[in-house]
Amino acid sequence: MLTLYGDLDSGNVYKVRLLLAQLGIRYRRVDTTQNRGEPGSAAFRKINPIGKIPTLVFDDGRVLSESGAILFYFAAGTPFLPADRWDQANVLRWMFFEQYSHEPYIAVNRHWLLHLPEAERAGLAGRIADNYARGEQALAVMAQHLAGNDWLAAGRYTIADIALYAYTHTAAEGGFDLRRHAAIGAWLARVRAQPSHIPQMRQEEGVPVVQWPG
Ligand SMILES: N[C@@H](CCC(=O)N[C@@H](CS)C(=O)NCC(=O)O)C(=O)O
Repeated sequence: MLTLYGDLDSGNVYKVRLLLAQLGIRYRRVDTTQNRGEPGSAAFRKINPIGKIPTLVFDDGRVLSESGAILFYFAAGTPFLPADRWDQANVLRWMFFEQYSHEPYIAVNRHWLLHLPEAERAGLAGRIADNYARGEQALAVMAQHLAGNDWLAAGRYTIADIALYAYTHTAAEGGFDLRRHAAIGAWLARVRAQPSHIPQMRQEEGVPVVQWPG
């Protein structure tokens, strides 16, 4: 069976869990936890030298990591990735935006606010403030687009929406106030209304789980 290495706290892992759920693809999960330093361990780097989750291992031994690459692989040939080249380029545009202009600020602040001890966090106050400003810029870009469009790309729900939903719907945990962006709130509701949506990132049903190292 397909094996997904990752934990329930990671938005990058959630993207993959959401698409697999919506495609009805079965997998098992090896609970590999960032807070215990497991993805960066020497043992894990033997599976994925990048040392990050999500990491997926296929039955034939092939390994695929990077949430966007995994989304692309499973979405190809399904309604989650349009066939039209222009639409595909726009799906990728938003996915690259997520990786470079959104996740590094919104997900990182979330991680620091949720998991770092107070004293360590205090030492990062300047970086947290900078991330907040840059994360707000990313949210403003999304809000501007979503004020005139139901979806991020191709006029329908795609892996671009899955990629950006992950760390947008949990942005409040990173200190971001989504009430400032009404169009984002409406889009989050549209994403939540999709069939087989996973409403809570930390919720998991019907997936066999084993503890790292599996
Ligand atoms: N660009 C990667 C980022 C993956 C990533 O940063 N994963 C985090 C958890 S969300 C991780 O494994 N961190 C472990 C570490 O840095 O030691 C993706 O989209 O999959």
